[in-house]
Amino acid sequence: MAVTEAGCDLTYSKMRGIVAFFTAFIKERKMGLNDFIQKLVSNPHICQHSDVRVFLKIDENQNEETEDGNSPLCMTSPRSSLAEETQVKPSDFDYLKIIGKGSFGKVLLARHKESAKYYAVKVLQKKIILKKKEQKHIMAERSVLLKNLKHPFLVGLHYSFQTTDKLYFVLDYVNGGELFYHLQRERVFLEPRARFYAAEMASALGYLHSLHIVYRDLKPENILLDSQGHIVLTDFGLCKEGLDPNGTTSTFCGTPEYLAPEVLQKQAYDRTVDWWCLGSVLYEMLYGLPPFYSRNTAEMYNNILHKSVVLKPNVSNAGRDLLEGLLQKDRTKRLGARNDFVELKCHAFFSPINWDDLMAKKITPPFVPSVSGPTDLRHFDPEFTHLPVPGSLGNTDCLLVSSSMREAASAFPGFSYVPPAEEGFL
Ligand code: ISQ
Repeated sequence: MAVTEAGCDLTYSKMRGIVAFFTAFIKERKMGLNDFIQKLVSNPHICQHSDVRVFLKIDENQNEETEDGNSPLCMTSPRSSLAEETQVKPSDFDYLKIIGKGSFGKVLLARHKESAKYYAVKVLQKKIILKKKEQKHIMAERSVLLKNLKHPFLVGLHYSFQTTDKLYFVLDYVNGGELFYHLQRERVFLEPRARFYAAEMASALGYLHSLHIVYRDLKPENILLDSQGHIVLTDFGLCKEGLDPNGTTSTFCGTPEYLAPEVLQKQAYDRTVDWWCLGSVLYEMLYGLPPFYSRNTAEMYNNILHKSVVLKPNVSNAGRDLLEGLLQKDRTKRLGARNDFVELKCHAFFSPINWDDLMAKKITPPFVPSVSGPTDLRHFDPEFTHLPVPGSLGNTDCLLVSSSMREAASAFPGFSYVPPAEEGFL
């Protein structure tokens, strides 16, 4: 009996040892697999390697529509078991309302069916992107968002995935409205309020610069408020990654009112372009109109290039000095040209700001947008929210009838992104 019991004890502890061994083994393999997936996502060209293709069972026809027309395209084949485990697809969401529209597609309020969480889903039409030759920008947006950007005042990306005809970005949803919607209602903001918003934007831009990213498209529609009243910068579509060896880039993009002189002249530009844009936003918050404004666009361009900025005395000396520094036409003399964000942080205009508290969202926002809950869309333009939600968003049926559609279907390899499992976004 004793022998049997001892034998049982031995078997039990042995089994515990085996279970512990396999638990640790599986955990390690799982982490290794996550690392592997991360590497694949960041370096889609690895998928071309024959060993990787065999391992992932990548089918040469992966970009073809399946019979049911219902298969999202992922970095892995829809038929591989790996993909099935991690795949996020359009039908995982209920699409509730259109909350924004641009030349490439729409932004929708969507609810994840399983978790009931709300997201802003940006849906872009591949065909339109390809026609406008904006593929690089879109992949740049994805890769910028993928750089594991985490900042309290930047919109977060949860997933990106694609179907044959569309690209999807699943982003944080914020419903406090555009900053400029509130500015238009109030005409100008008092200095403490303008300072708070400018400080939150500056800290987000400084963070991007520290990662060698130039935002370069700080414009009214990209500056949102969350329901507590904090800034959220969206839209990385025009962000510029990978500057040349001098730290400059020369592609033109932007909104006319806020264009820096060097951009307008199609000269090379660098991160200081963001400080010009911040100066333009701050100017508009304090004076009610963009700097150099004219109803005549040609005259406005001329003003940006050749006129000094007009700073009327209804703004404090510190405020006017900051605006003068940021709206300096010569980018080498602009505030931030030498030490970037540090120079702004130390400016007298921001002396009331405790930057650690700001980053920790410990500064109470000067204004809290009135929203009753996540589905309260009062701050979104009814021009969008009244539009019918296309039923085709949740099912991915698209027949590849033309060669251009086939081209579009396979034009974005490596776009799809699923975060590491342990972060459990959804
Ligand atoms: C998040 N919430 C609301 C609107 C949005 C628009 C664009 C990108 C993200 C967004």
